[in-house]
Amino acid sequence: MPDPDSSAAASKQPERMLLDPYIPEGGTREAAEWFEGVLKQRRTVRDFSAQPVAREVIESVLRAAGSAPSGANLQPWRFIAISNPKTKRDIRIAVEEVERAFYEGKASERWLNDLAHLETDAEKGYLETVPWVIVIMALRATDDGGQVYYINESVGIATGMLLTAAHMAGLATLTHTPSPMKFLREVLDRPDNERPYMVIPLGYPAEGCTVPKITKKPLDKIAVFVE
Ligand code: IYR
Repeated sequence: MPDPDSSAAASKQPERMLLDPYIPEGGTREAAEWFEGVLKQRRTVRDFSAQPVAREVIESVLRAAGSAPSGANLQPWRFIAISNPKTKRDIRIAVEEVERAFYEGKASERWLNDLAHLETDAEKGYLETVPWVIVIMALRATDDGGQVYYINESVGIATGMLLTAAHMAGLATLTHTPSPMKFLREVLDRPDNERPYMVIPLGYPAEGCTVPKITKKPLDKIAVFVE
């Protein structure tokens, strides 16, 4: 209960606090360039080690993701963190069914061509090998049925922060979007206001793990400066 005598409560003014700014050691440019280098080492991994990851680490990564900005600060996300082998198996079975339909018919020739260099297929064994599978749910309403805003933008930012937090802890991730994903609500027995948004296997990369040789667009192809 707010103190009824405090000036904020008396005047119904929202409370404010002093910003605690993050000031990088070595200065802005050094920090930006260092972080760029670390982040560029992030790769999507499809070959995970079975080495366990402590729940406390996952909790920390999820708190980091949960610190993301969101529409009206309504935080329209829920992270389902799964290490239970039976649940991971159930997810694998359901995902592979959806992915078989994708690879064996639903996907256009062009889509399959665009994917060819990633060498993906309907087989998703990593869903069982990996120590954690994080299913990110987007909340279409608050738990008590209230309005939420900018759901995709908010959950997208939180997802990016989750991937970054995992990477900074030395963990690898995979952004997996089987489509449709409705089955996840049933497998995980989740309520109506949760819409499956992304499946993120998370763990250490397997020893000798390889990744496709890909490049990212150079700055002049992704940025325009108006100075
Ligand atoms: N969901 C499928 C196909 C897939 C689609 C895209 I676009 C990718 O970047 C990668 C895979 C699968 O996970 O195999």
